[in-house]
Amino acid sequence: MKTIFSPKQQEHQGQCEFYNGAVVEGYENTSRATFITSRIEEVRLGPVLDPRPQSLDTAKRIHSTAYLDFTASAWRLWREAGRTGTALPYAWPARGRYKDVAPDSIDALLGLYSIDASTGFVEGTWEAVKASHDSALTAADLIIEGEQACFALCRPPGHHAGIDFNGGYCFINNAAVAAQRLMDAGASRVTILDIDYHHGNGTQEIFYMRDDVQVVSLHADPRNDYPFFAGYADERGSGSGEGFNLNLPLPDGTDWTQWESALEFALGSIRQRGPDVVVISLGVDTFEGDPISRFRLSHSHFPLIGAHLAGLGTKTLFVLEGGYAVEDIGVNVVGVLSGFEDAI
Ligand code: OKP
Ligand code: ZN
Repeated sequence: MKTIFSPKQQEHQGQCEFYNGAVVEGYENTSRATFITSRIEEVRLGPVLDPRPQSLDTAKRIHSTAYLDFTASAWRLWREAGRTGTALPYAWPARGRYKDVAPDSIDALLGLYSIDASTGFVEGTWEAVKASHDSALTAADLIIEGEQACFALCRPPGHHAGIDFNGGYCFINNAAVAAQRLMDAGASRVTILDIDYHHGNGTQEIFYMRDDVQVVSLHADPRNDYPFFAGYADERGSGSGEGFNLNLPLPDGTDWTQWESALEFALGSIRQRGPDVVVISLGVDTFEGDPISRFRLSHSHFPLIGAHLAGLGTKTLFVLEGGYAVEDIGVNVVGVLSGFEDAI
């Protein structure tokens, strides 16, 4: 299987986040990608290729132009305000209010376009975000050109980024942009299956009113964990999107038996839909050793996930999301990909 990844993605580095009442080093760090590419080489999964240059036209069909413009200029605005360190918000608009204000202050803009204080900007953030997006689009193009499966090694990740907000270490929703590209290239139905530990609230929002892209997600019950305000089982889509969003929230401490039966349910719903392509939002923060998560999958389960996914028999685009047990992330991510390849 081919992997798409750019060294430019590593320019998002050294950022801090707000966690448990303190400012700490970002969990979403460069070593994540390094461990994954090392493991890819070790097991000879296939070549790691640079993305092709991509325009933002497809991203503009997913995100608002104002949001993308802000994301591209946030670091410059932060520097012009005389700041150093990580650009993080500290104030947010209250629910349902202030809809029409357009503040100038970088502090206001950081809050306006975000949902949390985990998603900081540093000098290389935009370049990395753009390159991560290019990797997802290039992988989608390879699928369009005939590859059966491809891996977009996206960092920063994407599934928490919505139409006009960042969050959860995500800026551009890579999986959503890739799904849009697949639709634009003539797919009649695409499914995004999100197996990250956290609910992909951004992906859900983007496709909530749409029936062309089905969104299915297994995740920690949002009553207990981030993103808290979306991911509930009764969120099923609306308008023509009704019935095309499926949330399967799982309790704290979920083990392989419980997780696998939720996966089988998800796969049943995807088979019924019959997509041309499945995009997997691939997070491995379901691993028992993950420092910010509370599920109990072990190393041996990740190849089994890959085998289950291969059973769908559809073209499959893997897009990296979370996974913070960095020493294990390579084994776990490549475990899914090898398990998939061994089963097709
Ligand atoms: C991103 B992905 C607070 C710690 C947790 C957000 C978790 C984001 C997970 N700073 N914050 O879904 O793996
Ligand atoms: Zn996650």
